[in-house]
Amino acid sequence: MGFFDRNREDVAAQGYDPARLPPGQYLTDRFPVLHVGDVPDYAPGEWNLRVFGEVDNDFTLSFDELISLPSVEITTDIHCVTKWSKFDTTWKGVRVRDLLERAGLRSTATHFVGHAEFGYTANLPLADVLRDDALVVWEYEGEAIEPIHGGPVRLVVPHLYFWKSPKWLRGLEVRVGDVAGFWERNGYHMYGDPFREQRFWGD
Ligand SMILES: Nc1nc2c(c(=O)[nH]1)N[C@H]1C(S)=C(S)[C@@H](COP(=O)(O)O)O[C@H]1N2
Ligand SMILES: [Mo]
Repeated sequence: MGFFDRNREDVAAQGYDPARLPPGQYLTDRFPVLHVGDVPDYAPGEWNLRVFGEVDNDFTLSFDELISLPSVEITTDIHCVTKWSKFDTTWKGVRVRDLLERAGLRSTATHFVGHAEFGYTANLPLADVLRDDALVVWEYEGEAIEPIHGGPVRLVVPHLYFWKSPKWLRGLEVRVGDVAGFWERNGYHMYGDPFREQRFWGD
């Protein structure tokens, strides 16, 4: 039996539907920390979020403004390209769609870039952030997100590999046309569907 079949058997033995585990992944209970560079340390009131690009009215939100908007909670599986998956993670936040609509999203927009502190970016087709489960989040499992996991605020786009979910989110940009983000310039796939195992260029 191969590595992946064994991992699927482990998942089934724990009582989960093995179809939830994408090819080449293994299930973990831990919450690994994965990022390049430093963890930002914000002074109170320093963090904000800019919504800009192919919109009629760009705007900037403070943390207090963000968390006063209508929010939703999702429970979802997450999948890192380094092969760990974690099931049933719970996040609270505002739908990306709601923020983009508030900014007056133009019908000409086709793509999206999530901007994080220190210049980390991730690109996605616009449709992938207009889904119900694409969120700008500030709570994980009912608590403030720890700085190492992207607090105060990160993006969560759970149907794609987790590199598409920038930690320390600072900007939502909508665009006409695609542009490679940080990992996408460095060999990772432009789309990154874990169930089609789109890890690297050419996958
Ligand atoms: N700003 C920023 N966001 C990032 C990354 C990063 O290096 N910088 N790494 C990504 C990758 S590859 C993964 S798997 C997840 C990891 O999130 P976690 O550390 O909370 O598990 O964050 C993503 N978001
Ligand atoms: Mo990752």
